[in-house]
Amino acid sequence: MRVDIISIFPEYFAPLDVSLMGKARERGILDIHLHQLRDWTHDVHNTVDDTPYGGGPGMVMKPEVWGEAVDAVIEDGRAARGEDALPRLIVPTPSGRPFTQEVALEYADEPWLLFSPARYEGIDSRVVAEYGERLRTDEVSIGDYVLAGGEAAVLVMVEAVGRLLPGVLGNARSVADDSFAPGAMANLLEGPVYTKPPVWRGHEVPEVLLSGHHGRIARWRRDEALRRTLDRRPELVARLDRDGLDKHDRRV
Ligand code: 6GU
Repeated sequence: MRVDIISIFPEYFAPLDVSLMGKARERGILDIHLHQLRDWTHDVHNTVDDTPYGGGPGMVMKPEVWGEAVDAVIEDGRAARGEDALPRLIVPTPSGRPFTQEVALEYADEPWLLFSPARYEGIDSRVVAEYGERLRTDEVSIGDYVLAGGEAAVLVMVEAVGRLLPGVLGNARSVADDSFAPGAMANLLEGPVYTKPPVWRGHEVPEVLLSGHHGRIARWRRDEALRRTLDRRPELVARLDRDGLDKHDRRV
């Protein structure tokens, strides 16, 4: 997968050199290209923002700079990927549609993603209007809180998508068992996990996990997942369809 990121802080993405994402890049599974937005300014101050029409606080990022940057990055990607290739454009904004595991799975199927994280009060809305006519363009939010800029949201999304790419995780099972992954444990939070030693500072590992009884262990894990989800995210349990709950679930 090719990933382009255009930002006034390309150095913000240093964490993508580390750990799982760093390995995925070394192996050529993730091909990340960072771009400095200011490279497409023409004034001596490399201005990327201006005051908002209609007044109000803060600054808005200028459409001309973003337009030149996105056009150039698309041209660059096409030189590498073919003249018909087009990226999916992802515009991080707290006013976007929620980024969920379902969206991460959808993005993991794309060959080319282009992220445009903004600072200040966001990007002039004509940029999304313009590219929305040419590319699949999504305005997405990673949660109901406000960040100082979209860069941290891009890190979150690249990591959520990157770990889903074939060959990135050692154990493919761990993706299937994720909280929020489709399947038997869909919409349930993962329950508690333990490793050796069997007793630590007087805290014991639940006996069932030492029993070797796979049926009882699976049932226990599902019960714990249900209990934890009821406690922390009751709205997720309400979302489980009738077929998503068995007779034993209803007793939990
Ligand atoms: Cl994508 N950007 C910013 N600035 N704040 C956010 C966000 C994005 N998602 C949640 N909060």
